[in-house]
Amino acid sequence: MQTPVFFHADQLLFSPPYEWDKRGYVKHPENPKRINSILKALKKASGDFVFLEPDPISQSVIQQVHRSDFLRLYQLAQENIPSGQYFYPTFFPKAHQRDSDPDNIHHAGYYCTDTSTPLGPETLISATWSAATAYSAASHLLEGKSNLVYALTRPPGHHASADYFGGYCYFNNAAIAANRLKEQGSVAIIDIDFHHGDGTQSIFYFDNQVLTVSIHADPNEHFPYFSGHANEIGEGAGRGFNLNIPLMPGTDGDTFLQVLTELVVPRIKEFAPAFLIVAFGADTYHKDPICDFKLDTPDYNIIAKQLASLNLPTLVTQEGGYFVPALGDNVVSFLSGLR
Ligand code: SP5
Ligand code: ZN
Repeated sequence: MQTPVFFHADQLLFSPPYEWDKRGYVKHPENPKRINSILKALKKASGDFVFLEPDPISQSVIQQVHRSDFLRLYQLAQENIPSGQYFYPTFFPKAHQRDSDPDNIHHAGYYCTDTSTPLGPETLISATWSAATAYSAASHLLEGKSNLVYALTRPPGHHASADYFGGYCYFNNAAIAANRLKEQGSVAIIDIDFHHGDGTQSIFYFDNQVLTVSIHADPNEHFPYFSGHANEIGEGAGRGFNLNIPLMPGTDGDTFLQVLTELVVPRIKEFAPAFLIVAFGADTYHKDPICDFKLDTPDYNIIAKQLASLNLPTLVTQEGGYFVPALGDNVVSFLSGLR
């Protein structure tokens, strides 16, 4: 059986050429070339995959996860930023010092964590289609049409929370999918992007119907810096339903697999969810330009097989992965392991 891949071409319209990082203005690692690499590899293995277009989603679907300010701010960007230009917030208010106004572009920093995630006229359209792929993939899973679905989400989503965007993420695609799946049962989200899935954690922090697990680089050294520590375990009803596993620089496939087998899989089994979401990033790859783990292409296949042993209806969202020449092969290695 072919694995459905959800994708819409308008996800590529948004393409800021630069981010502003510690060294200044640098090439943006999150660009459409990444997606072309993935599409090419999927098409090469076309016997195994079938491309499906997502249905459009309404604003209310997004607002079940995100504050309506987001939509307003992205609309403002759509209406006011000239084509080819981008707005980088440069003013970040002190701890939400006053009410925010999403009709004022100068307030964009209120909603934003970093200078890597600018706004442009196409942010809304691309981010909405990205969320739509995740939502359609979730619906497909609920309809029982396949036990495995891949949402080729771009822009990525796991750093976006209910009320902030950042880390190249604008809407939290995995959270929007989880919210849909939750209508029919509990959900475990395992985030294996190199970076901590801070947005996803925060959205479900008080929720005991969604178990969030993230394996990632030590946040004292890497983005998102302010969260991802092992002592963040959830709060209220959600206490015990968030698991963070920060790992050392240079972590290789063997260590990653060991952590998954000994800590993650048993926790998910104990939770016994109805559905599994994998927020998959290939930025754990040894040649990734902005990360420092040491995984290789076959490791993704082995990791995926370990997750497949859970035997759950599974939805994969695409998060990071910035070494473009190997990105497609890494995604196919992973998806083939799940199949
Ligand atoms: C989805 C995801 O993986 N987001 C990661 C965001 C990481 N942001 C770090 C920003 C600094 C990296 N700049 C490197 C530029 C190299 N040309
Ligand atoms: Zn990442």
